[in-house]
Amino acid sequence: MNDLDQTPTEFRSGFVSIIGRPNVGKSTLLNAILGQKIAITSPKPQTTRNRILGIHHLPDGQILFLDTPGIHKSRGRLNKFMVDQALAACSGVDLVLLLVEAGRTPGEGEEFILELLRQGGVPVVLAINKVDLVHQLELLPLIETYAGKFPFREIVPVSARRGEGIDDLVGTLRRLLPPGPRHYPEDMVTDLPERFIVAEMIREQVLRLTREEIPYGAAVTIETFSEKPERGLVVIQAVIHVERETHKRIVVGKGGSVVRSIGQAARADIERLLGCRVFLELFIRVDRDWTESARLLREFGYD
Ligand SMILES: Nc1nc2c(ncn2[C@@H]2O[C@H](COP(=O)(O)OP(=O)(O)O)[C@@H](O)[C@H]2O)c(=O)[nH]1
Ligand SMILES: [Mg+2]
Repeated sequence: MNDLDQTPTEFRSGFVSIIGRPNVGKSTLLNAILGQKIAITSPKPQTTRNRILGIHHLPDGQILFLDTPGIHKSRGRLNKFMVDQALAACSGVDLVLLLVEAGRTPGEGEEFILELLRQGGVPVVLAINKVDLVHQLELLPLIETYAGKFPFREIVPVSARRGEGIDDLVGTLRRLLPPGPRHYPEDMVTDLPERFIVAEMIREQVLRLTREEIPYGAAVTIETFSEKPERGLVVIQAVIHVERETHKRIVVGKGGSVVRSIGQAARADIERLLGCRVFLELFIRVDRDWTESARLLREFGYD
């Protein structure tokens, strides 16, 4: 037996930003790593609007993941806020985890991000997501193409949706982090307040159950969040803000059918999050063109 076998593995910790184009599966990946839903996901681009911290605990490390809005060329105030959040997450971290899709050859969007990373100088790991959608044989040429474009520290194929390759990826990231302390207690998964996650879970159902411009123009705020421990119940009143009167009509639906579905689906997620029964009441309000109003953006938490 040599000395090396006796040395306990060094505790490593640090920040890893998950970045990539909209819709590549960044939030799905974060939830898969944490084994818990803290970030909302949807098939629509620009689902994630804020930077989200997810804390992953290992016996020999702690990885602090930052989930970010997708990076794209943007117009409009809300969009600019989102892209700025993502860009800020590319510097001042220990590692960047760039996520791309297996079914796509790198195009303008990917080049734009690689150029930012070249300027950033932070080490980058590439994860190729959605490998469940492609044939094994397509993967190797794609890995080679990416390897030729940027000096990635590692390239790891994963399927966030199926949970494939996740342990490999996490092991790789831990290995590349510097030795460091545990920054957060072991029972902490995020620093986000429950209220924020609750509002996001409601917004996720708005995204799932409406179409076209409505998802982009919807925000959710929590007006009441009151715990009734004696009844094992939390009472929540939330407002869904939309940009136009016509949007309000769509979100309400015939006889209130759409908002009822939003409430039912969101309540199930929120009950799982809080671990108790939830009484959820939703209101819909028109805040004309709020995505362009500095005051309302601030009020809804996008500043
Ligand atoms: N087929 C497949 N779909 C995935 C995978 N990971 C994520 N998705 C889907 O891709 C869409 C966008 O995911 P999301 O996590 O919101 O992407 P983000 O915008 O990068 O955060 C959702 O419909 C996900 O279910 C995967 O590994 N395979
Ligand atoms: Mg996301």
